[in-house]
Amino acid sequence: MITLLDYGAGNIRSVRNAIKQLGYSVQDVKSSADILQAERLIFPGVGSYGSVMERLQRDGFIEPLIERIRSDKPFLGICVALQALFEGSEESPGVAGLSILKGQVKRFKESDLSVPQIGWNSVNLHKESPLFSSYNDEKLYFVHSYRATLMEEDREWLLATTNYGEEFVSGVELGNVAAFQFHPEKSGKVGLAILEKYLQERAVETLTVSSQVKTGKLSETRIAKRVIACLDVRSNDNGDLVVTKGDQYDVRDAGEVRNLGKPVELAKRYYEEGADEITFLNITGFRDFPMQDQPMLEVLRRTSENVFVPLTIGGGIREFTDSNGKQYTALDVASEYFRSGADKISIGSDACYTVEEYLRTGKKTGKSAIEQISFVYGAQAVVISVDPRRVYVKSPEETTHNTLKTALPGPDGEEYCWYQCTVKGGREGRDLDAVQLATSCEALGAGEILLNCIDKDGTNSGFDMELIKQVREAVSIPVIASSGAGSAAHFVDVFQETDAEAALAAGIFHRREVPISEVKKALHDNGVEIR
Ligand code: 1PR
Repeated sequence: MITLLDYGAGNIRSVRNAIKQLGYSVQDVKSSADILQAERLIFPGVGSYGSVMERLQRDGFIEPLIERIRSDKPFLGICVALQALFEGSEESPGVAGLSILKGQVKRFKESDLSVPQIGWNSVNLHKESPLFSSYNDEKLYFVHSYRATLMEEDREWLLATTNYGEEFVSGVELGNVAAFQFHPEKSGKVGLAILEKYLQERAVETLTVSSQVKTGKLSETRIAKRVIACLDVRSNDNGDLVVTKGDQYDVRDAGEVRNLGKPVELAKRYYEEGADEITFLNITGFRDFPMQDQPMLEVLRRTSENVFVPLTIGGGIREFTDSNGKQYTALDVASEYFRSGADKISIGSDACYTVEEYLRTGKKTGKSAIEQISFVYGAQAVVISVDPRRVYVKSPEETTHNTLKTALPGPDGEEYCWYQCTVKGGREGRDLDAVQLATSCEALGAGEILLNCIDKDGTNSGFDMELIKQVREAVSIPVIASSGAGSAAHFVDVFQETDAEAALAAGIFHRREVPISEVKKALHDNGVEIR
C-alpha cells in the first residue's frame, strides 16, 4: 500500500495514476499519524514553496514528516518536496523548510537560458542507488525556477546532479529517504521505471549497483528541445467534443466544424509516439463555461490515466458567473483543471485584458488570473497563449507598437510590420502587440509563452521566424513556437534559427502527414538535443 501526501494543492492525480499504472494501490494521508505509519510515503510538492509549507503547517504535518525522515522510513519527495527538505527558499523568504538539509534553495542565476527550466534534462549519478539501476542517461522532466545545492556536511545525501546554466542537485538519497527535483510521474516510461523501483519492497542493505554510476569527471547534462502536440478542442454542431483544427483560425469546412478525432484517443497516440508535452485548447472557452463544460475536465481525467508527460490546458481560464449567479474566480477554474490532471494552464484572451489594464495604470493589482494562479501554483504552471496577426506599416513611425523590418513585404510593399494581439479566438483585434503582451505577462508572473500566429496557422508553410525571434528576445521565460509547421524540416529550422525552447504543431500530426518520430529523427540528425 502506498500512501500519498495530497494536501490538495494541485495536480497530483498523475502521481496517483502512475502508482496505479504500476499495479500498486494508493491511499491518502488523512492525519499526521498516517505519515508515521505509512509503509511507503510519497510527497509530491506542487505549487510555490510558501504555499507547500503553509499547507503542511496548517495540517500539522511538519513534525511527523521530520520524525519519519529522521527514523529512515521509506520516503520519496518530488520537485518542491526536495526543496522543502532544506532550511528555506528564496522563492518564499522567511518561510522555514523541514531543515533536514542545510542551506537555502536559490533561484537560477541569470544566464542566457530562460527561467523556469521547463523540459527534459538528464541526471549525473554520484552514487549507487537501486532507484536508478535501470537508468541509462535518458531525459527526465523538470519544471522549476529554483534549485538546490548541498552543503559539505550533507554530501552523503548527494545522489544526482543536473546542469542548467549551473550544476544543481536533482536527486538526494540516504537509506530509505529519497527526493527528486524532476517529476518521475511526468517523465514517460523512464520516469515510471524509477518510480517503480521506489514502490518495490527493498531493504536498505540491498543497494543494487547502478550500471550508470559515474565517477570522476561528469559530462554536463543538456536540456532537450521540446516537440509538443496540440489538440484544439470544441463541441461540434451535434454537441460532441471533437479535436478540430483551424486554417488561420477558421475551423469550419463547408460549414461543418472539422472533426479530426477524439481528444483522449489522440492524446494517448501522441504520448506513445514520443510527444514531449500534450496541449489541449478549449477553443470556445471564451464563451463556454468550463466548470459546466464538464467534458473538458473529463478529457483531462481520462487522459492523465495513460499519458505520463506534461499536460497543458487552455481556453476559458478567467472568472465566471454561472446561470445561478455563483461566481468563480480564474483560480477556481484553474484549480479544477489542475485537480483533473493538468500540469499547466494557458490563458489567452484574459491575459490581453489584464495587460491592457496593467499598461494603463502601471500597477499590479494581485487580482489578475496570471498573478493569482502563479502565486499559488508557481510561475511554471502559467502559460500565456498569444494569438497575434501581422499588421503592415510603411514605416515604424506610423505606429507606437513594436515593429520589425520584415523579409515578407506587405500587399502594398510595406517593409515593416507589428503583431497585433487578438481575443476570442482571433475574432477581435486589440490595441496591443505581442511584445507588450509577453513582457507584461512575464512581469505579472507567467512562466511560459505559447506563441501562435494566425497568419501561419494551418498553412503548413513553416513557423513565423521573425515573430518568434522578436518575442524570444524580449522575455527571459521559455517560448513555444507555434503555427504553420508542415514538415520535420520546419522544426529543424525553428530550433536552428531561433532560441525557442519548444515547437508545437497540430494539423500535421492530426492529418498523419508527419509522425512525431520523424520530427525527432530530423532534429537528432541535425544536432538538436532531443529526448
Ligand atoms: O482566450 O483564454 O479562452 O483561450 C483560447 C485558446 O484557444 C487560446 O489558446 C487560442 O490560441 C485557442 N484558439 C481559439 N480559437 C482558435 C481557433 O483556431 N479558432 N486555436 C484557437 C488556435 C492553436 C494551435 C496552434 C497552432 C498549430 N490554434 O492549433 O496555434 O496554430 O496549428 P498548425 O500546426 O496546424 O499550424 P482563451
